[in-house]
Amino acid sequence: MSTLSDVVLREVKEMMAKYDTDKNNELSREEVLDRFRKTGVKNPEQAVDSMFNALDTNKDGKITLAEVEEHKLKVYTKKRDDSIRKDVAAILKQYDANGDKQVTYEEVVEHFRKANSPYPELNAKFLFEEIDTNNDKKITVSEIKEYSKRVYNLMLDQ
Ligand SMILES: [Ca+2]
Ligand SMILES: [Ca+2]
Ligand SMILES: [Ca+2]
Repeated sequence: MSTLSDVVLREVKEMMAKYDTDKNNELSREEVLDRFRKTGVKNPEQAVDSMFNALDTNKDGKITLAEVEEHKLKVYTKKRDDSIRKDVAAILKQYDANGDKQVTYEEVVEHFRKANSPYPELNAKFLFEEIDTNNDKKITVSEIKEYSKRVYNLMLDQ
């Protein structure tokens, strides 16, 4: 299973392999401009400017591996956290009938019963096996977050 940092590092290395012509692990404006021209990027000078604006954090005119890594990690972490927030909201909305920010086994069974599932207990059991880490038959917000993070990390491998 990959973590976000694994994925980011892999991507940064791929990017460096493409752009870093002199292999010194940092990108000069010339290297990036050169690459943009070769690959037919529109308005390459402007594209270089915006890339350096985003990635050259210490504004020394070079983009280092660490700078790219940090930037990507920030972007990806935000994306992942947004996705986790959405999962939490969606699961609570679906199952937390009494709105106490916890999902009980009974609430889930009731949900599937109302949805006319032929096996509401079985559906609930599967859901709890996935999410209820401490097996107390209650799904808490932090358990949903952990679950969502696990699913997200699995997705990174695809
Ligand atoms: Ca370089
Ligand atoms: Ca820099
Ligand atoms: Ca629990």
